[in-house]
Amino acid sequence: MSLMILTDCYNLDVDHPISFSGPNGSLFGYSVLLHKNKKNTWLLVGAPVANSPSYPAVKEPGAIYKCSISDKRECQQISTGVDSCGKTCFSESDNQWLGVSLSRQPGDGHVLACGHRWKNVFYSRNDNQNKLPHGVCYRYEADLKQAQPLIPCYKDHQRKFGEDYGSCQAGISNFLTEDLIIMGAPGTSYWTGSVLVYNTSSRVLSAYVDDNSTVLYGSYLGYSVGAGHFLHLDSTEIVGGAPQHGQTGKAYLFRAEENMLKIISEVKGSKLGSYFGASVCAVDLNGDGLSDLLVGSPMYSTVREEGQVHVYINQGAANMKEAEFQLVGSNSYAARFGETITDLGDIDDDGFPDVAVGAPQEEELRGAIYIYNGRKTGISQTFSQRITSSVLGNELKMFGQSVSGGIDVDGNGYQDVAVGAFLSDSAVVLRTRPVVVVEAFMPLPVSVNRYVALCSDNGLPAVCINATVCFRVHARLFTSSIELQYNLTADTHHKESFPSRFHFHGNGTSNATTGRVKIRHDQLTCVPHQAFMRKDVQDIFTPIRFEVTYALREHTVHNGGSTFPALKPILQQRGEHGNLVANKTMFARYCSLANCSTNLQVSAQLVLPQRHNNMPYFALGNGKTIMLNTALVNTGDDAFLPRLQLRFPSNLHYIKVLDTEEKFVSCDISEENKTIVGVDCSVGNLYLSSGAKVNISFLLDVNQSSSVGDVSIFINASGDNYEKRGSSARQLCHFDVTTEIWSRCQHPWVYDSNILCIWLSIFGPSKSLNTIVEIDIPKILSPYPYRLLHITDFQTSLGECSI
Ligand SMILES: [Ca+2]
Ligand SMILES: [Ca+2]
Ligand SMILES: [Ca+2]
Repeated sequence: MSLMILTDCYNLDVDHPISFSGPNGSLFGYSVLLHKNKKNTWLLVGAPVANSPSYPAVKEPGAIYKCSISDKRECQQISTGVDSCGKTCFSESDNQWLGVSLSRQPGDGHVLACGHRWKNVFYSRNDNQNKLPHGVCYRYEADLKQAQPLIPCYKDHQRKFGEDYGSCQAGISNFLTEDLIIMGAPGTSYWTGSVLVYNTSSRVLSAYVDDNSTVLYGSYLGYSVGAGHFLHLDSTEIVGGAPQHGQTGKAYLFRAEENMLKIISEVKGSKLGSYFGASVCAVDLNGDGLSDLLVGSPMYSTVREEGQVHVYINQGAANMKEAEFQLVGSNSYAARFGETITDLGDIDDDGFPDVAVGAPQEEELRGAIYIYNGRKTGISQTFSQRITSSVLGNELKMFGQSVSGGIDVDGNGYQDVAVGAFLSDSAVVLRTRPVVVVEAFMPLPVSVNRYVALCSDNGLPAVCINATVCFRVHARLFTSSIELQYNLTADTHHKESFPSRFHFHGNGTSNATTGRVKIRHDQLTCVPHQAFMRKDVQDIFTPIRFEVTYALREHTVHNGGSTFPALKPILQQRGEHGNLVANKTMFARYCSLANCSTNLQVSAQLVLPQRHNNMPYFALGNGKTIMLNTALVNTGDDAFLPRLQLRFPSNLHYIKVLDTEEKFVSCDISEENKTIVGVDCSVGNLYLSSGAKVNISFLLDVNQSSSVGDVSIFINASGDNYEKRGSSARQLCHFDVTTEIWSRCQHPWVYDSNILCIWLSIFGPSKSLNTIVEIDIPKILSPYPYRLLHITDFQTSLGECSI
């Protein structure tokens, strides 16, 4: 039974993709849009260089295809065109790129499809120049039967290409809110660009006009657009990307005031040529009600065009704070990760929206999409799922250039996802697997009385507790029972040197068991497991921790009748917790003091090898050792893991502890620094019971080259009780190091008739430092006046002499 969680396989189903394809070479899939009206769901697909049977005279106008998802899975064009457009307007729909962008209005479900290369050729019919690529958008009714053209850049009598809106190419990007139609127009004013917003309630068209040259020429403002609630929960602000601004790119937030858009905030790219702002996505990642912002820079290069997405969390009032990380997908060569960013809604049912990021050129133009999950803190830094065209088993190319979500196509309660792959003229719909949300917990008794045997183990009385595993499950629109399997482990945090203190099977010693449980939705289901205590438990202090990990057993769920294959539900992934629940209990203690506290007392006495006038002392160099006798007494409640610590100057040497095995003493030297030595000892077998006394003797030596003086030894005793950590007692011992020197001078000896030798010997145990020897030599032999000795030269074997 495997409880592994495959993290790159989250809840978009890749086993049953629903594929659609369009005419060869039509770039079918350049844009995709899931759409729903009443009971019908469709995939709308833009094919910007398709021909249209309805307009056979028009050269490659591009087309929107309406593909039925629920029944025959066929696609048909929903054609439309411009009949009349104004006093100085004549429509040319050749190469208009209809389907470059597609959006859906959240409420009523109007659809906007644009062709940014639609031209007004009214003037060029006369002068054969100044074809004005205004761009056109078609606003489809929700049933897709009627469409109205919108040419926001057209003005009567405007005739010059480049100036103002003459080449504005409106609709290269578009975005709909309840009452706003937002169109990017990057060709406005010599490619400064602009964002155009038509309010369908007030019927006012607002535009960004770059009066103060804030946005530079050639910035391509409007290359991408979006909208969200950046200032207030109920206001709507507009986002526009300007990927060519200063070669590094920018994205702006605008507020509409009358017919003008005013910049309220901006974020900018940092790397030349990264195309920061080529995609934007306003999404409330952290669920606080205010929109946050994702900005793609698909050409961002470390080696070449790996691409990345910058994350900005709204701190309030459109104060956008960049996250400390960027999203990078697989960070692969020439992937163009961030070419598109799409809000998918909350597809894993955790309350935070999830997003898809396209990397359409990854793996040599095959392409991939990456799913990132919104979090309380913003967004997961790593993706939860990567879907490549090769996973889907199709020869898709440029998979991920377009992504759409927000519509539940199979009625299973989870919004699904469409992905376009225009270089293979195809698109796929991926359905979202149901997510099972498990609430698990494990009630345990508050404490374990190790003296009361309530159970029987192999016919013998045994101490036991009930480890109860409880689950409650929930999944949307999915009401049949759910089966979980789980692994339960007892005493996961026992001391390493001791075995687990509880086991599950009556005749075994395994501290793990497994189980299965069938759970009805929203009903609490609990399974008790008896855990037996081992007979020889010594560690009664460490809390007893139980853990349960769980996994979903294989299920399938049918939705949408026979139209769609069944999907496998999946457990919700919840950040760091995983599918694990833990709880702990402890052994009951019967204590006399508050908090079961210990009261360790330590005393110590030195035994020195010498005595003088009944006073012990230590003479340097005497070749003997010092004994330090300590006594550790616990006058409080049981002390857990008692320790004794010695600290003394480095001219003392620790030799050993006597009777280590008998007293369960184990010591280690821990050199604190160059001048202080530490000896740390564990005492007793795990604990020192109340009232216990332990005598411990240490053998020490003194370094012969020590200087004379006072030596101090600090002794500290402490315990590790979980109620009260580090209860401790201290003791200080000190003694004097003295020197003992005995010396003798041998009779002088005359050598070779005129050399006199004198020997001085030190016999005592200590070194004689800075010793001065005075030698008196007779000059005359009184009463005679004759000179007896006259020193002509002298030499010493050690030290220096003077006369
Ligand atoms: Ca937010
Ligand atoms: Ca989510
Ligand atoms: Ca669905």
